[in-house]
Amino acid sequence: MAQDKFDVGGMTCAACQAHVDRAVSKLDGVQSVAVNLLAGSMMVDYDPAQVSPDDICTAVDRAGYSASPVS
Ligand code: 9UX
Repeated sequence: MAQDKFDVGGMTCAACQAHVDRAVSKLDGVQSVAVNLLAGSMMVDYDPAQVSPDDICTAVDRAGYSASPVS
């Protein structure tokens, strides 16, 4: 299992936070998601054999927000 932090752009209200949480949570291989609205970030626990940081960012983009890994 891997844990990574991502910057998340475009969230302006609590419902945005829920949208991002749901979009990432539903990916196969994602174990847990913690989205921080005020910080504009999220922590994701995932199985790297099933899902990649790129897949996670793409899911956030498709939900209408933007994400990039924090390295
Ligand atoms: Mo809040 Mo976010 O009304 O896309 S849901 S701004």
